[in-house]
Amino acid sequence: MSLSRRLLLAALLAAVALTGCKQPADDLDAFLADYNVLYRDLWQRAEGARWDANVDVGEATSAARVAAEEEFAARLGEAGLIAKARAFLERDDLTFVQRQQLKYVLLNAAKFPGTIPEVTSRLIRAEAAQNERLFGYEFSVTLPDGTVRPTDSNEITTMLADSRDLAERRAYWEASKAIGPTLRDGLVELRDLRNQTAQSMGHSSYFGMEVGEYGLTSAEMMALMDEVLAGLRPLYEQLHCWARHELAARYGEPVPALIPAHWLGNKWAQDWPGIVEGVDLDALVAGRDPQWMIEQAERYYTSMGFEPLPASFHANSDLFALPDGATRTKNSHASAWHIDLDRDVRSLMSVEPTFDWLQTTHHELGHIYYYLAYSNPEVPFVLRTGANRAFHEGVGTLIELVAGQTAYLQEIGLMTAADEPDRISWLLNQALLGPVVFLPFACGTMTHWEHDFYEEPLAADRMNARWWEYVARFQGVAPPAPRGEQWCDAATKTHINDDAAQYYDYALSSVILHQLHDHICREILHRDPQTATYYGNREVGAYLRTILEPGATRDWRELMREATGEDLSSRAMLAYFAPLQAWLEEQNRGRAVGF
Ligand code: X8Z
Ligand code: ZN
Repeated sequence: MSLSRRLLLAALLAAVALTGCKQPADDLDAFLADYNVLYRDLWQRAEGARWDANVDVGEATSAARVAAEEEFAARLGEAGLIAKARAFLERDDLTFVQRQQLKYVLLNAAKFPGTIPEVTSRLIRAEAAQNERLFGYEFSVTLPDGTVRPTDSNEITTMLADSRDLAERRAYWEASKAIGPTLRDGLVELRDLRNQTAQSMGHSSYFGMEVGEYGLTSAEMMALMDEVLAGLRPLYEQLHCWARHELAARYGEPVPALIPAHWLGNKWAQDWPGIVEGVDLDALVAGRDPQWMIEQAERYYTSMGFEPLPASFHANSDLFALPDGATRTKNSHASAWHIDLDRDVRSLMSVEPTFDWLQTTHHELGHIYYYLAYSNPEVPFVLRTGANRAFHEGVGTLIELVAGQTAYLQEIGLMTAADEPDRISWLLNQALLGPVVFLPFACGTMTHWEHDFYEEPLAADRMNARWWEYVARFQGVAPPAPRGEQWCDAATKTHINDDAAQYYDYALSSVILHQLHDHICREILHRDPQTATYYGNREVGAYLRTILEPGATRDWRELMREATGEDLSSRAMLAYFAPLQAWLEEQNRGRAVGF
């Protein structure tokens, strides 16, 4: 062979070797195009089956869910696919959108990796079985006179909100915790299987994997939680002090250091309704048709220029509490669903005419409008999700905040000007229903407990002790009587079972939504954040759409900076509630603040 031919051959071999290890660009495009088609199809089947298993809990729907998820796992958790995605990620010429898609390819695989099929299959079955236990459970209450009668989640919530009888309140609080032991073993099994799958994909734990979606490590997320809590603590201690004095007076009891859990109007003390005298929110919606509440929530969004919901939303959703004697049971916790990653959007709720449900309708439609906004040709199927999960939670909660302003409630005829409470009472109530009370639960109890549960991993015979240790430390709340390890009170919170290791999403969403609200009030509305509403304002709608439409095709930190001019920060949230601090300090003068 001549020298020139030998050189030509060497050059050719080098080119082949190079493309072999670098993977040419068109290979990546083809890989992502194929993946997106496959992902959409498998997602639609799995999500459809999960929907069926949540609106009609039982063996048949559960088996169909397992079958659909096994197919999802076999195809999207496949070893060859994981290896290819990892190889593509090695390249240094990827665009952000390519890199982001590859990241989600691996995140989807990590949920159900086909590299350990035996474990994955057990996990899928364990998830379905826990769902059946959770939503197939029939609650009953043992009343103070010894009568035992059936009850349900909505009734327990109403009793804790309304009853002034401590013995009755305790009976309903205890009824809400009776499900824990039924869920305990299933939860421990799930923890072990979830950790095995996540660790097989290189994550520290299942918690580490879920946190990884934000580009943070577990330790970084915990530091962020502690920073938010530290900023809020002075205000929370004042509010806690004021509330325990109010409640002690109400129930004719001595003032406790920690608030007994059954004194508060929520099963987990995550919000404290009904404490402020003269602010009866449920009275505002009493007797309203639940259908009207959903339509009014939709009107909030359409008034800002969003399209009316697709007709299929109303036809396919499951929005109301089941009648007595119904032949099916359903998931009692509100949720929003994106079945086909396009226009098939649905919500699962049990709406009743309470203020809490009015807020929840606005919250769930926030998810729905986010789904619709990013279902556009610019966003590949695998990135049809929030900029991060906290953004997804933040949209509806932002609308909850502004739909809870007195000016808006008057505009839609739920409140008269004569009924309007004074500004500080309203703000006080917003603090009790919103982030000031919620964050010690979300950043504190929930996130710390789940962190320990997955990362340590927490021993099965320490679960309840650790839960109440955190409830005391972060929330300043105590159980009505000591709760031993025969209980599993963490498992009574839906998300611990079926939305695991993600509760910090809600915490961060509270922080983010205040940053968005602050920006909107300053730059668009030129209004005071404590009173502003967006109803009827198309400019606000257009601003929100610029945040929603990109889905996960944008880096969330960049989007945050562009949308608000700052990084993630509690500044706006603390400023919103600042007028309360001075008022509370005045009320608490001479009292021992802190716990
Ligand atoms: O779970 C929810 C929504 C469904 S995405 C109703 N939330 C958390 C909870 O109920 O614990 C909204 C606020 C916190
Ligand atoms: Zn939500």
